[in-house]
Amino acid sequence: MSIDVYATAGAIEKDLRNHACVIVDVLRASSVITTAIEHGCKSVIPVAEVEDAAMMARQLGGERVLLCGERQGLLIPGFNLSNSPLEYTQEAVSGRVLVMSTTNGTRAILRTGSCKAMFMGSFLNAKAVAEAALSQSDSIAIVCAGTGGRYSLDDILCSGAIISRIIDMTGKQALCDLSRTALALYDSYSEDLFTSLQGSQHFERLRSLGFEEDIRYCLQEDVMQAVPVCVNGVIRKLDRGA
Ligand code: 3SL
Ligand code: MG
Repeated sequence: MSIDVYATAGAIEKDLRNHACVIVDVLRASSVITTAIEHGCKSVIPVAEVEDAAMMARQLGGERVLLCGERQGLLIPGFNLSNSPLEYTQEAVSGRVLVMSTTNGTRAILRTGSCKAMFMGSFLNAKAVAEAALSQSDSIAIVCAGTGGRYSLDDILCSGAIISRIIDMTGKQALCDLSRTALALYDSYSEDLFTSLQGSQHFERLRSLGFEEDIRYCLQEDVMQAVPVCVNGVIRKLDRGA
């Protein structure tokens, strides 16, 4: 078994068609998607541009659609929900189709391309997504969204958390150098993720916008069982059987 971590989707250098991919954007897109799916939304459709979202919503017509996402961390004018996971309550999203566009997270989903299975991972569902990935392939790729095309520490720590869950379940694995780095960082930082992330770029940007509560929310580990799975461009809850 192999576990690779990519710092961004742009760093993917090999064919992932036989891989189970886990897309990670801790702050905040994959945490938002995990929350929305856990809280009963029907599906999430990731789109790259704001205009694509509005067009998709029109095409879906009769569906109960919500326009969701952010630009520069804030609600997009005319959209229903921003990219704060705290807005994605059961009351807000249950039974709804969410058309979502974010700066890095939804683009990472769209850039990852063909793979055997594609899941959304976060600290919230780290163990559940590790189990889902393991059930699909011996080759696992964790694709971080990053920030502005660059490595983001929150995503790397979460990759380490997912790798640690996989190793707990299966024993030692073949890790690429970034997987080893992610695991070592997670092992030394996991006692206090919030403090460990202080000073990192996106953490501080969100904090300066007043989103400290969102950050604390996104750093909770294994509090959700839902695993979002993306099939043909639509994200739904993975049916894990009885
Ligand atoms: O880049 C993204 O996809 C977002 O998650 C960024 S933010 O946390 O909403 O600013
Ligand atoms: Mg991010």
